[in-house]
Amino acid sequence: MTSSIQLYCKAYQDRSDRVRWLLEELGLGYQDMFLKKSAGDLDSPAYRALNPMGRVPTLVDGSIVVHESAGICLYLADRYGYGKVCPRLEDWSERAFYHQWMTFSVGSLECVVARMFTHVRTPEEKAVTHAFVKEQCEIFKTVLNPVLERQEYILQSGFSAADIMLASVIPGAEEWLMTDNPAIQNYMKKMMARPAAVRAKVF
Ligand SMILES: N[C@@H](CCC(=O)N[C@@H](CS)C(=O)NCC(=O)O)C(=O)O
Repeated sequence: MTSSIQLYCKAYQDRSDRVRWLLEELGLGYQDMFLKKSAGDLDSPAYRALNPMGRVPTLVDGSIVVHESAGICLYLADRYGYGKVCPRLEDWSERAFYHQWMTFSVGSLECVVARMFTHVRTPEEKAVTHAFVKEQCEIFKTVLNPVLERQEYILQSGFSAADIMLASVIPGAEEWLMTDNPAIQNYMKKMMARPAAVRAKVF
């Protein structure tokens, strides 16, 4: 049976990973729509009509078409997991932290981590990029560690879509965020063991 939710991706481990994980946490039916870059699928007029940038993930939910992995997760959490995987609007303080960590994950952390995988052509460029990522990770630890040392999840109220975003990005900088850092190691161990993450093949 086909589901009304379709998730366009290239592989389980691209940025569709966090969306698939959230879909699994929410128990929603969905269809993975695998695209092959080498076959030109990302450039096809049909796909460009859904996502003119020719990137993944893109989520189609009936007449709603959304791109940007964080945007898709925010949409799914509000529509299908309101008050369960995201704080309610009237819970202003938790909702503020929820916004903070959702945007931190992509806007601060992933932006930096992604530099290691793009436009690094020479050993010199690699050395400079890695030194930059290492330095930035030290800064990120100053906000992550105090929270993860005192509570189980990134929000005090419990597991949320913000954990999904964060935990799907952290492994990209494993060497600098997790080495000799029990707070993040223990957090990731917990996240990786979640049945929905296993079903979604995130790690
Ligand atoms: N900020 C976007 C980034 C999307 C993105 O760059 N996706 C990569 C795959 S993870 C992509 O589609 N690259 C284009 C390509 O491979 O040609 C998001 O979080 O969804």
